[in-house]
Amino acid sequence: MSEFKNFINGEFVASASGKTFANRNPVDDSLIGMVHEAGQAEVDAAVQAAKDAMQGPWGKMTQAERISLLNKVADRINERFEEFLDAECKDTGKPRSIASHIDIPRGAANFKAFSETLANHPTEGFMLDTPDGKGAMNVGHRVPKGVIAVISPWNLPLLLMTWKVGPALACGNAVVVKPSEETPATATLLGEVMNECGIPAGVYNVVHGFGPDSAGAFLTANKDVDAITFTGETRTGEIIMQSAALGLRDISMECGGKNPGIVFADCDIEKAVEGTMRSAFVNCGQVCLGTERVYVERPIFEQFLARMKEEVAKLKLGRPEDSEANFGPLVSQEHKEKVLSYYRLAVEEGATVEIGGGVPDMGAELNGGAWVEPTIWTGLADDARVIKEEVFGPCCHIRPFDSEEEVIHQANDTDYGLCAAIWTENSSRAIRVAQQMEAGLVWVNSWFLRDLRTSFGGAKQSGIGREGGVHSLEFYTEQKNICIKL
Ligand code: NAD
Ligand code: 6OD
Repeated sequence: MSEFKNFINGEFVASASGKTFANRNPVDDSLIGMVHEAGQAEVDAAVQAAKDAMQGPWGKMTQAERISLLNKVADRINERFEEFLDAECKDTGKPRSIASHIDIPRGAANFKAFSETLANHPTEGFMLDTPDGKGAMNVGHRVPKGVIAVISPWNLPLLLMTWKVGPALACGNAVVVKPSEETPATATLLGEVMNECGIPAGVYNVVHGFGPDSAGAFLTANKDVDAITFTGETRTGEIIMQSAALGLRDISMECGGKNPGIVFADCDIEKAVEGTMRSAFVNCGQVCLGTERVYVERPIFEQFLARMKEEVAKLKLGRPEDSEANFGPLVSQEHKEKVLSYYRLAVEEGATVEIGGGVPDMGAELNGGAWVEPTIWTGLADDARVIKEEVFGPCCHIRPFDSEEEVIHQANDTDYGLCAAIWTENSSRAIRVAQQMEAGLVWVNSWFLRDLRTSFGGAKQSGIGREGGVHSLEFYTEQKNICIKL
C-alpha cells in the first residue's frame, strides 16, 4: 500500500495531526493507499518554503539556468514514464492507451513548451519627448509574481497541474500545488523528480487535502500567496475568487463547460462522427472541453445518430492495462452518483435514451468500481436541466436543427463558454459560425487539437483569463515599467 505525503521544502512530510484519507482505485474500489492531509501548519510551511525559495538560489538564477533545469524535469518524467503512467491510471482508472498518449507526454511537454516563448518574447519600449528636449526612455521589465497557488482537478491530473506549474516556474515563481483529493499520486511523484533534477528546495511544494476547511481553503487564504491559478468547477472558482479578493491577489480561472458540437449537413460525416465520439466519450467524458450538446443539421440527423450509436456500441470497457480497452470508469463513487443522477433526470425530463443510460455489468471483480454506460439521449427540451448543466460524464444529447442562425442561438444559449466544435466542409461557413461562438476556444473539423503557444481559457462562466504561450507569461509575471530620464 502506498503513502502519499505532502512535499514541503524538498522533503516528504507526514500530516502533523495524523489525519489521513483513503485513495481508492475507481476500477474496483480497491485501496491504493493513504494520503496525508495537510492542515494549516503544513500549508503555511509550504507557502513559507516557497517564499523563502524566491530569496534563495532560485530567485538569483538566470532564465537560461531555470529553463535548463525545467528541461531536465521534462526528460526525467519521460525516463520515469512507466511510474507516472501507473500512478495516473491507478488514481483515475483511465486506460493506459489514453494516459500514455495524452496525460504523461503532455505532463512532460508542459515543462518545455514555455521556454521558447520566454526566450523570444520582446519587451516593450517607448521613447517619450520631454520639455527639456532630452527625453526619457520607458522599458518594460517582467519579474516573477512570487508564490503561486496551483489548485488542480482530477480529470487530467498531471497534465492540468503541470500546465500551470511549467510556465509558473519558467517565469521564476515558486509554487504550492493542491492536487485534487481524488488524484494525489502524480503530483507527489513529481516531488521526487524535482529533487532528482536539482530544483532548489521550496520551489515546488505539494499539500494534500480537500477544499473547504482543508488544504485548499488554507492555501487560498494565505496572504503570502501572490496569485492563484485554479482549474475546476465554476462554483468552486467563485469561492476561491472570494479568498483571492483579500489582499487583491491575481487569479486565473479555468472552469466548467457545457460545450456544443455543431454538425452541418455539408460535413465529412465520418470525420464528424469520429471527432464527436472522442469529444463526448474520451476519458469517460471527463474533459472540460467535452461535447455534451450535439446539434446536427436535419438532413443528416438520422444517419449521424445511427453512426454514433454504432460507435458507442463498439466502445470497449475495461481495466487500464487491457490493451483493447478505450473506456474506463468514472473517477470515483461520488462522481458516479452525480452522473447517474443526471441519467435519471434525463429520463424524468423526457429524454429518449438512444443507447446506454445505466450501469454496465462488469463482472464480480469490477462491479464495485465507478462504471457507467456511455450514453446518448435525444428529445430533450432546450431548457431541460440536462441541457443546461455540466454532467462531466460519458454522455451527450443529440438534437436536429434547420438553419445556421437557429443553431448559433442554441449553441450560445448557455451560461458557459469554454469551447465549441464545428463540423463543415464549407470554410466560409466555418469561419462565420466560429466568429459568432461565445466561447474561448473553437475547433473546426477537429477537437482538442492543441498548440501550446495559443490562448486557452473560457468565456462567460467557464473562466477568467487566458493561459498558454504569451498569456501564461503575462499571468505568471508582474510587468513593471522603468522610466529613464535622459
Ligand atoms: P472541483 O472544483 O471540485 O475541485 C478542483 C480543485 O479545487 C480540487 O483540488 C479541490 O480540492 C479544490 N477545491 C474545492 N473546493 C475548494 C475551496 N473551497 N478552496 C480551495 N480549493 C478548493 O473540480 P473537480 O471536480 O476536481 O474537476 C471537475 C471540474 O473541473 C469540471 O467542472 C470541469 O469542467 C472543470 N475543469 C475545467 C478545465 C478548464 O480548463 N476549463 C479543465 C479541467 C476541468
Ligand atoms: O490542453 C490543455 O492545456 C488543457 N488545459 C486542457 C484542458 C482539459 C480539460 O479537461
